[in-house]
Amino acid sequence: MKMQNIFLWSKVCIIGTDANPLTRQLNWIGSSILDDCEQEKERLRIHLKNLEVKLTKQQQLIQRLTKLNERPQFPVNAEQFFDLGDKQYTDCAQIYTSGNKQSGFYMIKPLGSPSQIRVYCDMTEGGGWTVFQRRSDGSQSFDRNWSDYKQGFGDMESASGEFWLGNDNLHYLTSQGDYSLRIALEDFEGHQRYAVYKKFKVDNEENQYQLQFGEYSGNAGDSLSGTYHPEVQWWASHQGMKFSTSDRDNDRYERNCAKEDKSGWWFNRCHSANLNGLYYKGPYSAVTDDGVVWYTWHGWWYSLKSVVMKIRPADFEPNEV
Ligand SMILES: [Ca+2]
Repeated sequence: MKMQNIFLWSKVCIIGTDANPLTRQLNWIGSSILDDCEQEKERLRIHLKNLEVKLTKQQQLIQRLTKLNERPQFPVNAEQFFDLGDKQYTDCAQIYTSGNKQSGFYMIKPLGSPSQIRVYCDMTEGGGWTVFQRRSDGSQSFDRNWSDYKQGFGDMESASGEFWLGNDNLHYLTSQGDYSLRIALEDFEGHQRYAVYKKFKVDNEENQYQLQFGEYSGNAGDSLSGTYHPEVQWWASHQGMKFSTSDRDNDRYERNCAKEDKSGWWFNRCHSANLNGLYYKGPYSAVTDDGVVWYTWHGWWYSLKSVVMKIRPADFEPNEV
């Protein structure tokens, strides 16, 4: 090490000048040698100082790199990924019935899908649910363009991550058969409600991912169809609506619902449900009703705390093994 050599040099000079009587005589004979030695000591002191500065910087760098290495690869609340090998499943219901009953991330390949997709399977509430949307903390922006909604976006690593699975995937999944949609809602007071719709189907991109759904059941109210009020239904029902984003206006409103309500959704003129809306925390006031809204539970001016939208084949038997 260079540092050790410097100490050795310094010692030679100190011994030579102060400790050894013989050297005192040498001082008298050749003071120039000692001058050289002093100069060398000074040079080495400066060199040592520089090396100490470099060492400190290197230690700081090592500390930073060590901290980076210590960071988990996934967020702290990362959910387990289950690798089921080569066997292919078309949805989470198949995965459940094949004996995998733990909620988490799996790979599926819906019929018509060009590739495998990573999905979150919710194996609670009877199991077999393929989750396609989650809101939980406002960490992800849902004010996205057509392309983002087409492909999907958000956090697909954390157990409670916010995401949209993608409209193409939603189309592939719901084209496989007769699917039921379950929407789980929670407010900031800790209350939970749900809405179930039979015959949930999303058309392809050519048809702007047009929405179809059947009979409602649940305790959150039927916001999707708007049947709670005949005068509202004509402009608030989402039945048969095409998907709209701020850059792709397919709504029935003279202006742009997606732009005004800051989400991608099956807007009419504009909505009584806007589950991809802005994440306020409970009651809010804004120019338009752009929060995370489910009208029949909390009205247009309350933004929900959490939302999960998930699907499962209508003929799914929870107890099947
Ligand atoms: Ca419009």
